[in-house]
Amino acid sequence: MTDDAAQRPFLDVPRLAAHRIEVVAETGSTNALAAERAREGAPDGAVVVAEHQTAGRGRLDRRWEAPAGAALTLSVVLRPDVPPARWPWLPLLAGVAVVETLAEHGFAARLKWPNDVLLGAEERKVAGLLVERVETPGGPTAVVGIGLNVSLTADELPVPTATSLALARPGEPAPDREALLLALVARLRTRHASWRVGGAAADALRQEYREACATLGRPVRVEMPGDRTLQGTAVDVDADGRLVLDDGLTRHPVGAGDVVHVRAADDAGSPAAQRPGVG
Ligand code: BT5
Repeated sequence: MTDDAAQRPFLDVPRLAAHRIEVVAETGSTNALAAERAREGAPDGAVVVAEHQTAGRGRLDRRWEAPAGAALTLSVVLRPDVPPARWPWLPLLAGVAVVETLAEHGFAARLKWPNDVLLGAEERKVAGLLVERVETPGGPTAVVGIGLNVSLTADELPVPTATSLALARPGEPAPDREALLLALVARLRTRHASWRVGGAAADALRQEYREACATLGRPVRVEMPGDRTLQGTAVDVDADGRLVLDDGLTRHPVGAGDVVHVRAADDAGSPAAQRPGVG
């Protein structure tokens, strides 16, 4: 255990339980645990958070890694009760909730469509989102997983394109994980409650997403399964949550489910060359 790790306070289990947040010391993936809770009947807005994930999941077969106590790794059970066509907004909605929470704590974060939260001029990844659909006796349910790097040191970063809140403000103590967790969960629950109603709240969310989205206005290359690629300028996020690429002739909407990577158009794709802002 490093000195930093020794100083990391644990989350307060009973206090958080009062906010419908279950804390576990260790689990494979909080998304898997939340899926289990959802199948057992956990209500809309229930949260599980782990001090340590041993098999954190990213999209596709990718991994999410963070040392114990240094990140927030949580999953929220949402029962959206809206048509399936609207579900792609869930990761985007969660991204806006993360950005809002970080702004409250003095961090100007940006979003990379569809599921990354970036910090700083170098646009390093401070958080990732993974939304999964779970079939439960109460109907289809969304598990919204969020990994947020809070106090990781440079040595603890799992990949060079990552950062943490502590690294973004050197010399200052890392923000309190519990305060961040409570703010984030409150934001996410409120955002979800207003978005599911649709209408003006959903339109306002789309506008806020577009304002926070670093991908828009940039030339990008979208890599899809089977070595297919699309290249163009990212010009919009449409009402279905798809990224719209303009190749000069046509506009191509791309759904998050069809995307392996979104990279800068001039990025060869090697890890060293990968620019997180669009990579
Ligand atoms: C994501 O996937 O960014 C979604 C990550 C979601 C993690 C949360 S933690 C709580 C919940 N329970 C889970 O099991 N998962 C969710 P993707 O876009 O595929 O990015 C994965 C890539 O991010 C990896 O291949 C690495 O390059 C990079 N990465 C891994 N760990 C990271 C970290 N701590 N910080 C920044 N980047 C990381």
